[in-house]
Amino acid sequence: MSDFSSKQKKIFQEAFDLFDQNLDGVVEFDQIGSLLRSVGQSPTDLEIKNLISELEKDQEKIDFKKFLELIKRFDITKEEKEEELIKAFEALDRKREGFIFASELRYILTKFGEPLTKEDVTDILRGVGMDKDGKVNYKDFINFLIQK
Ligand SMILES: [Ca+2]
Repeated sequence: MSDFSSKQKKIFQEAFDLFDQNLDGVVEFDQIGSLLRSVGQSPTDLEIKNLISELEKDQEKIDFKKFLELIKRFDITKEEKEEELIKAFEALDRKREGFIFASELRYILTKFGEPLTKEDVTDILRGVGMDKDGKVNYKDFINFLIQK
């Protein structure tokens, strides 16, 4: 991804300043999720949690420069997320039937985005539906997941 334009940077700076209420050039860890969302990113709670432990480990502060790096990191569109998921499913769906076993689906869910609990997965499977062989239409499933 290319660099941000000066117009974008100005918008990001304004957002950053709003969250840096004591104007010391640093935003607190517990605000980074809201800050990223305020500029249109959609990190999941788990991504934020992982990010904060990473920052803590490296003893990094969230200054404006770091904030720009983080925007880039989370700048994945819904379409890109969807494509990533479809690729993962297609790798398991060797015959390209558009279906995979519910068990394989559970496996993929632990690798992408937020690991879901068994109950979550069961709920989702109930919403999307399974055929009599225990297979799931994964495009339906992805649509279900992305719109959430
Ligand atoms: Ca501050």
